[in-house]
Amino acid sequence: GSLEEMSIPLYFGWFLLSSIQDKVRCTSMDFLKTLDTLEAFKKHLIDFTGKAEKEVDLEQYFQAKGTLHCTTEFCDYGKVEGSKEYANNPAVKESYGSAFELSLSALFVTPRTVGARVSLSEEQLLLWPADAEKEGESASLPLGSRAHVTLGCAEGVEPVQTGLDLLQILALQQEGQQGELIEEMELGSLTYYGEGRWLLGLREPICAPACFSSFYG
Ligand code: 2AM
Repeated sequence: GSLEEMSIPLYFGWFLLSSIQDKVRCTSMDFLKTLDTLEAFKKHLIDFTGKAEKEVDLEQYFQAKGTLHCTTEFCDYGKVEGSKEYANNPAVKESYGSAFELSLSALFVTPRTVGARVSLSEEQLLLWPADAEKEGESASLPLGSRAHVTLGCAEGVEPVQTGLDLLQILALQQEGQQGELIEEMELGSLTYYGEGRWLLGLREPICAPACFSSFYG
């Protein structure tokens, strides 16, 4: 019946506490502002604009929506295959409403999305679905590789894209593409992976307190 269907959320995930959301948003804005001014970025502007010589304001380019979170399982109210099993997983039920500390280890930018990579602990991996990495070109990436917080999307891009963009970068790394080390920034080292894909490995990962819960919408 419909009541039973309603008990499965749109998605489960870790929701960052509000004070840390502000910090993460500021760090991300600072990064975009700096990236925008780098000669190396300007050299590859065409990835973002489709035209040489055109300018882009990255802070305007990406739109941020809603509460910052790291999705574990997208359920679509139970319509997604395996989501009912996820909702009934004892580990999920036991952790529901509990506090965790997420480690944000990198920021990444593509012409589609900007996000933060989340490095999950063993305990956190217990809440990570086994099939999350199966999408895209990433069949052999370790469990948890896709974990991220979406910080913004370009116009017309859905947030599901952020995790796919991250998987793409990690798949390149796994294939042995080191990327082009651009420079050591205050926040960490910036690498370019071609086609508008930028990764900033954070010198000091951001520790983000978060509540494991769900969103109904
Ligand atoms: P996100 O995790 O990259 O931010 C509601 O749309 C939330 O569920 C968003 O946070 C979104 O992306 C995530 N989401 C939407 N569709 C998804 C899918 N097919 N697989 C995984 N996550 C999805």
